[in-house]
Amino acid sequence: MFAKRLSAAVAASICFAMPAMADKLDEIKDRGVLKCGIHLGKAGFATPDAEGTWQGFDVDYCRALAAAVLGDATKVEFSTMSSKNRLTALVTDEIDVLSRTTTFTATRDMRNGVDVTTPWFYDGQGFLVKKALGVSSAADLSGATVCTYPGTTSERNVNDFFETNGMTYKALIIEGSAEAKTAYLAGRCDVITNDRSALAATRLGMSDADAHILLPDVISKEPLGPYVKAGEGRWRDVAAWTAMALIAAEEMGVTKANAASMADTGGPGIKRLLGSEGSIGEGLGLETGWARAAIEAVGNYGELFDRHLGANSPLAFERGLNAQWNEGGLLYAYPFR
Ligand SMILES: N[C@@H](CCC(=O)N[C@@H](CS)C(=O)NCC(=O)O)C(=O)O
Repeated sequence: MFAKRLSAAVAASICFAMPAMADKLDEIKDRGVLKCGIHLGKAGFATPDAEGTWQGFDVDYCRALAAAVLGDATKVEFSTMSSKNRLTALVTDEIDVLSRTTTFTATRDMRNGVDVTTPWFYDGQGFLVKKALGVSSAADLSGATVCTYPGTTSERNVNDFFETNGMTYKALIIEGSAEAKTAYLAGRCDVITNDRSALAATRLGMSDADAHILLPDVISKEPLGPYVKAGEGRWRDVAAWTAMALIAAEEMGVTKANAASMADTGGPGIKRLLGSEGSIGEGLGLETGWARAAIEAVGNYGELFDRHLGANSPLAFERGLNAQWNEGGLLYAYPFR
């Protein structure tokens, strides 16, 4: 009994004597730059503009995160990731966060040394075909050659879909969206399957877009969102809550332009979000006003959506599942209190 008590006391003193280990959040603050993994190039989500600056919905999430953590949205180093290497890049610390149309799945979250944060864009898998094929539904695709990408959920889902429906297909697995598009246009496959947002972006980039259609079928759930390395609890929280701050801002009517005045004149919930009341985030090691910095850097979720994916973008996506929970969608930021 005494020995037991003694060893507990020794253990406690060792614990107290141990210096706090620096975690990912400390590391990023010390470095002064956020390392963000993005897509190789996908319209609306991540594309370089005429000056070579990355733009897009996933790109701006990283800018918001840099603003929240470092107080400066420009302090981001972007690295492009293929579908195959993207999760490993987190494990090897090549990147701090992966913001690249990556579906949250059980296997990835549980086994790969990475953790999901919070959904950023709700998608689903579909099929892009040439109108000339004369197909109007996925049920007509039996016997087709299907182009898809290695290491993606698309590759697995398409298999489930054909098997479940007692249909056959031939897979042509091609790395890189541009290469898959070339193969499809050259007739090496009859159909490309992928997240529907990706297919819409691919179609948009075709000189004869009208000769291709996105079939109406949605064969899977693809909740896309940022991933971080496993075991980095504080950093995971920051990554998740930054996304939720932008979602909550839209819900509360806080925009890039009005955040400063809303910090003074808004109701208590808005003040808590913007840091003019309370101290949400301090426990994590964030500066007061971290969420306001993120909103002022890129705008709220709705502004981001309109700019890159929605009404003000060539993609012109409807909000659909990505509308707020009280507008028929799935966006549901946890309360800021
Ligand atoms: N959301 C799916 C698919 C994401 C994905 O990587 N899609 C394709 C098309 S946008 C891709 O990146 N292809 C390019 C590549 O092979 O790297 C996943 O997480 O597996």
